[in-house]
Parts: sequence; structure tokens; C-alpha cells
Amino acid sequence: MTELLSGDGLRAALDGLADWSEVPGRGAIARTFVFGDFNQAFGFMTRVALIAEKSDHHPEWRNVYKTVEVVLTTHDAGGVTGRDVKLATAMNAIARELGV
Ligand code: H2B
Repeated sequence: MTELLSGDGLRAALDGLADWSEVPGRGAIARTFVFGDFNQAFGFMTRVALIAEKSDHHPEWRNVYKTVEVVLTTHDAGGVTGRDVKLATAMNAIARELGV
């Protein structure tokens, strides 16, 4: 889970992660979520925050009204790992439940 993903490994992981892309030169992946309104965006963040805290893996993110910009990287490993893929997968599932 803490093994760095790069090259083909990262590309394979991104293939299974709808709407996420690599952040060039950063060892990170990113997705921008656009919800219906602020309540939905903040509800998403609240649900993700609980998962992040429980798994001790936290997003870099920015919220403006109904938009949530997320960057995931594993700081301890200096790049993308399975922990980021797992959190991104959970984020996609929650967003999907909210119709995004
Ligand atoms: N979150 C992320 N995204 N990367 C980490 O390496 C990380 C983290 N490390 N949350 C955790 C906290 C670590 O700092 C604590 C001490 O377990």
C-alpha cells in the first residue's frame, strides 16, 4: 500500500479511477468535483474527512462554493501510492452517490 506508483503502475491505477489525472512533476493525482451546491460539496468533504481521519490519510483540497479541488499524494512516501488510490476510489463512490 505504501509502494510508490509511477509509470505503467500509475497509468493502470488511473485507468480505474474515473476523472482523476496525474499532476505533472508532483507525484500526485488530482480531480475537481463540481456539486449541485455548497451543502452538497461540504457534505462530501465531511464524509471524506471521516474516512481520511480513520485511515490516517488526508487530502490536500480547496473548496470554493460548490467546487472541491482535490490533490492526493502520500507525503511519507513522496509520491502516489495505493493509499491515494484507495481514498480516490472512496471519493468517487461518495460523489457518485451524490449524483456527480
Ligand atoms: N496523509 C497523506 N496524504 N500522506 C501522508 O503521508 C500522511 C497523511 N501521513 N496523513 C500521515 C498523516 C502521518 O503524517 C501520520 C503521522 O500518520
